[in-house]
Amino acid sequence: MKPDLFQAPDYYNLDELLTDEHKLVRDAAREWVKRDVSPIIEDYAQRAEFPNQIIKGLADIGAFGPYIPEEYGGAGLDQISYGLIMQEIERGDSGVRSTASVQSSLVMYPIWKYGNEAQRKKYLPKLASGEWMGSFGLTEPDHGSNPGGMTTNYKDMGDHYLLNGAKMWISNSPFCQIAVVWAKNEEGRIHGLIVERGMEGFSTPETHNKWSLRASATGELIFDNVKVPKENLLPNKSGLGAPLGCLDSARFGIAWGAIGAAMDCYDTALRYSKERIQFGKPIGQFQLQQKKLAEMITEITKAQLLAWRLGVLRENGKATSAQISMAKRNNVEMALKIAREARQMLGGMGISGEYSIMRHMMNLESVVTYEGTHDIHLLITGLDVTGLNAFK
Ligand code: TGC
Ligand code: FAD
Repeated sequence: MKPDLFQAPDYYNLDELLTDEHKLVRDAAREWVKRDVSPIIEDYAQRAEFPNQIIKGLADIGAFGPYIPEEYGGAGLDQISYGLIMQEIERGDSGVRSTASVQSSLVMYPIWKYGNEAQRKKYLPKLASGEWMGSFGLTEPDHGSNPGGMTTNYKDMGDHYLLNGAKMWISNSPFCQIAVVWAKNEEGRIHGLIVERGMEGFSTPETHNKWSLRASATGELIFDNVKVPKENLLPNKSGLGAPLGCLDSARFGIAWGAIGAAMDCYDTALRYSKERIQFGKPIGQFQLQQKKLAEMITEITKAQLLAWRLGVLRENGKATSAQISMAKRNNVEMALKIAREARQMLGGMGISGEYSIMRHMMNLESVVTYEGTHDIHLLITGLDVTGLNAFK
């Protein structure tokens, strides 16, 4: 793969909206990605293998629980710092950002928000340091966009719960030490349970043959009469709103992360357009290529503004779920379109692993689907503006 010459576009001087701490956090993540991710990631993606050795680096840059308080091992940062870290990681690879998103927003967040003090103390420091990795089980074979229909369930056996069911498409599942699993009790109410590797009847087979997020490990979570200790139930929130609250945090991170992938594609195409000579001129001198680049930087700038404003709202507890949906949907679609255009600008080289663009493009096909598909987020916006519910 080519050396990482990334230079971040900032067309509207958005750095002026960031604090010194934001820039420090972002620059540390950027340097780490250049040093420890870019040189190896293409090879791992080609081999469809998660690079375990980056776990410590992710913990060191604060990617595991950026906004979780320091008393629980988190970095105690604000929401914009969280977003910037996700942006930088996804600039390297969406699959690596997935690993961090799941650990932070889908595993640490529910334990922090819905768990008790004993659960916070037991799990959060180990998750923040990367000593333990977590996964999040919501999606099932027959219930993806409609998680409220889940059939995974548990029964109260007196001194423990008995868990049965299966989750699929679960990031980090093949190597997780714990899984936050959403299941219905005997009254049909959804609760979160912490399931630990080693519990009898719990298995995590890996999903193979993915053409997307190849450097991220994806698998199933299977529960065959798993005895879960009662102290592993998250006591402080139940109902579908509990997992959906975690998704708000993860979708917020993705709205920022997608900008990173788009920036990398744009920056690569811009550099290539000045170096590649056809018909005696750099291809960047042709109007059709300039149109692509001009539209890319315009869309990236709009997405940056959307993410920044959402960050301010979220930091002040004012961001609605529908606002988060809009940013996730817009920014991922923006990144996917830019990846496709950038790939064309590199001609044949665009399909080569010498450059990051094709990998970003394939990764973004998952990002546009997980955490709520493009169309589901459109319907969430539609519901918000009309008050009419397309899901019922
Ligand atoms: P609905 O009746 O609308 O809502 C049920 C309850 O939930 C509340 N709620 C929310 N709460 C917090 N945050 C949100 N975003 C919320 N959205 C809704 C709602 O107020 C209600 O509360 P209550 O108290 O009245 O019960 O639910 P519905 O069954 O009609 O479904 C709505 C729909 C379709 C929008 C929702 O289910 C949905 O978002 N579907 C998409 C599923 C999804 O995003 N799955 C993601 C799985 S995790 C994943 O993909 C990880 S990828 C990780 C990676 O690698 O990065
Ligand atoms: P479906 O829900 O079957 O949707 C199929 C199509 O129908 C989509 O285009 C959808 O938009 C459309 N559709 C569905 N309902 C409607 C409707 N009402 N109106 C209009 N169109 C509709 N899940 C987890 O729980 N944890 C994870 O860690 C996780 N990681 C993932 C990693 C990867 C690589 C992938 C690909 C997925 C992951 N997922 C995870 C699952 C992901 O969230 C789901 O794939 C996603 O929510 C969509 O569900 P589905 O695949 O079952 O599609």
